[in-house]
Amino acid sequence: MAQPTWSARRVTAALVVMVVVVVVLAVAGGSWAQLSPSFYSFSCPGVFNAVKRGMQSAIAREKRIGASIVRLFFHDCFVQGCDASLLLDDTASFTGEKTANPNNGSVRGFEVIDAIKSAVETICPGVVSCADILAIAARDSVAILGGPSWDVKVGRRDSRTASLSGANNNIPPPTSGLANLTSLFAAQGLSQKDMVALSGSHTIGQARCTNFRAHIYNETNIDSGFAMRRQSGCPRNSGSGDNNLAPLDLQTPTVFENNYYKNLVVKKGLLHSDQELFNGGATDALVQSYISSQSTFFADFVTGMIKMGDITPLTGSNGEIRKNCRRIN
Ligand code: HEM
Ligand SMILES: *[C@@H]1O[C@H](CO)[C@@H](O)[C@H](O)[C@H]1NC(C)=O
Ligand SMILES: *[C@@H]1O[C@H](CO)[C@@H](O)[C@H](O)[C@H]1NC(C)=O
Ligand SMILES: CC(=O)N[C@H]1CO[C@H](CO)[C@@H](O)[C@@H]1O
Repeated sequence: MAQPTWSARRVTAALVVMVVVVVVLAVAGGSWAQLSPSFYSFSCPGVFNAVKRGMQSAIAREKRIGASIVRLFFHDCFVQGCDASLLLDDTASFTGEKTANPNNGSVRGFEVIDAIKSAVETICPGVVSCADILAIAARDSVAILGGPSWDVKVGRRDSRTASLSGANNNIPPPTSGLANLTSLFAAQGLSQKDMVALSGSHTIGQARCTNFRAHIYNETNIDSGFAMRRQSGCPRNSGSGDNNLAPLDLQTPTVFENNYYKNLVVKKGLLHSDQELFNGGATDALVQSYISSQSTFFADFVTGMIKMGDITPLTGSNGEIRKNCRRIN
């Protein structure tokens, strides 16, 4: 058989180049992109250490900040997915999520994320998204406070948009009943079990009087001694003491374990929504199982955190890698 002619070779070479270009575009375009723990193995191998150091020093200064960072991750992921939309500041021409009802006067920890972001920018500029930094920081917070650890999948990119209405509509208010809690999690692809396990985050952190006032004054599914104790730090009439704090877990609010569930079975849940998880309904048995087995709680919590971290990420060439987590580039 004759050797291929030069023109046949050129055609073959051109075809190979075209196939390569198409594959590269498809991967970069995000159609095949997936989150993976090794996403930064070559581009920024130091990112995990940098985030951990940042969380260790922040928690050494104030233990509650670990809880605040875990909550930031939840409130980010429930609005357009885990895309750091929550981190964007409002400007004259841009309305973000920070003034939404569940966030206004309540979310905290942005300075910690800023500090970690600048540390990460020093070692690998322009590579790591704010969305991934928040996901890793939430994992580290849980682990540092005594909870489980897990491999965090990364490769998310940052949004160029935010949604105030999404924050108001998707994040459950503390007045929610079990059915509403379940349906708001289902809307994000999370099961009722994920919801109960992730609510175990309330084994750390604090809540403001305005969010538990009705539960401690007006409801009956609460231990009366506990209600009285909380009333002493939370005046009955709204307007006064709205921002007074109480621990979500009355026993150990800076340790991540299963005490949250132990409180629920003795009717010492601080929020109405907390007590809904143990109030004669479908989730009572799960609460009991997390009391009998902390390792079951930890395993289900990790499953829930990984699922929550997978909510509609921006990948490939979608979104951007923000230089500053508070504004789009
Ligand atoms: C199930 C529905 C949930 C409701 C109704 C709810 C509601 C609340 C409320 C009202 C507060 C107190 C905020 C304040 O008063 O300033 C709070 C705090 C907190 N939430 Fe939730 N939450 C829910 C689920 C979750 C989930 C899924 C996570 C994390 C995976 C989470 C993590 C936290 C943490 C750690 C705090 C304490 C934050 C701090 O001390 O700064 N919550 N939550
Ligand atoms: C947010 O809270 C501040 C005070 O903490 C208040 O002045 C402002 O009206 C609130 N904004 C919204 C949109 O609720
Ligand atoms: C308790 O319920 C009554 C009657 O619905 C209401 O007027 C009052 O504002 C509620 N108080 C609190 C602290 O929620
Ligand atoms: C967001 C959500 O699911 N809201 C529902 C809460 O429950 C009431 C009835 O109990 C529904 O009317 C709401 O639509």
